Amino acid sequence: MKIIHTADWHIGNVFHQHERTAEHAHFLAWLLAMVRSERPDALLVVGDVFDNAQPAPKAEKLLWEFLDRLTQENPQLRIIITSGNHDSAARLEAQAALYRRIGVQVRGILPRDEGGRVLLDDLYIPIEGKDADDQAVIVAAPYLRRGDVGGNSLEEGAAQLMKDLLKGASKKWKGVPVVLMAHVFVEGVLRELCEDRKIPVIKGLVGVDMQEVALDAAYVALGHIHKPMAAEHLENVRYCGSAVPLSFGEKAYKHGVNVVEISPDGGAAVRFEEYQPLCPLLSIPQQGAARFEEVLDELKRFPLCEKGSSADGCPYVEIMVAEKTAEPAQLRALQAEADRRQVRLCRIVRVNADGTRPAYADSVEEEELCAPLNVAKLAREAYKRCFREDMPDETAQLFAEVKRECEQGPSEAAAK
Ligand SMILES: [Mn+2]
Repeated sequence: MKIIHTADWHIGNVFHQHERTAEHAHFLAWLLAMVRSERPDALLVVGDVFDNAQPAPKAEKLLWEFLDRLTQENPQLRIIITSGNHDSAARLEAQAALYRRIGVQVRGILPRDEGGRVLLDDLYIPIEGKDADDQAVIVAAPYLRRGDVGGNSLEEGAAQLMKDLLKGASKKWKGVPVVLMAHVFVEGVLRELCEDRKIPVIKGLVGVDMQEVALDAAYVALGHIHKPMAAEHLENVRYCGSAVPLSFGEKAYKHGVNVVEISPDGGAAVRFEEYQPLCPLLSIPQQGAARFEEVLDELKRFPLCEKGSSADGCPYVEIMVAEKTAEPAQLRALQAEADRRQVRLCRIVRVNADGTRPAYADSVEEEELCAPLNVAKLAREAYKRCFREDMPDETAQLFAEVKRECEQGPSEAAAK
């Protein structure tokens, strides 16, 4: 049984005001070729198919045209898509019948009966390989929110639900390998991520403990973290990474898919197939920061734009300047130089006088990592950095209201 595991496509993502359809089309063309050469039995897409809940028509068109082509070329291929935190789970479910019509199974929301009991059976998708005895059961768990599970925390509840799901599958299909799809943050990957980003490990943030969960699975296909990596001490519990980098913090990450061979006895052999994104992310200079003149010289090494050429393949660039103050005229000169060259200047970061980098959080993942922090405090700090004065009480109140609405949903907040 051969499976291709992919996740975190984030179709429709806009990167520093640049829309990325060409990049996603490039990735999907690569994936199509990968399916052609690998001839897998199943393709698993583990959440964050879209970058946001209301994807642009261009983004939807890209996905549907890809699926149309994929299913026509590979009528035997089983395709399963689960929701991530960026997708609209309800939207995926609303189109489930259409997906099914072209041979794609989607799971957006945790299914329940009228009494509110979770319908575990609805998440099981048995698949067959080329031989009759070559079978597997896919447990297609959608993205789980706090309200979906019991237990003292989301992590505890999610782990319990996953255990129940795997136990149920093993009972129903005795001796058949089970593969779990889950868009979650798992325990033991945080340290590595924080080391990558050179940021301190955030206390109080925990992931789902997969040690026990993984015992009943031949393979766990994860989504959510954009770096291809295995969970600590669990070689069969893996992230495959995102399709494209989604922040400068991810510029060193590899991209690709996991090709997983599951043997009938439940063993899993994983091979990472790397994909080179169309547009790389570059920092000038590569390490640390440089003076204004040095940065300008480096920019001048990029080829000049040609008349009528598109920006589609141009790298995204961030510039780190080591200046006490960044003069507006200098910044304008950098921008003007970048505009003449085949680069897309995304941001100019001024590095503090003491050599430290000003805090930034432009990443999907970093936003998520910051979740347990004091949001109101963070907002006050951000306000002060932007406007060089304290947040007025009125704005603070408004912010608190918005925050409450986000947490409770607008109707509940209005009722209170
Ligand atoms: Mn993601």
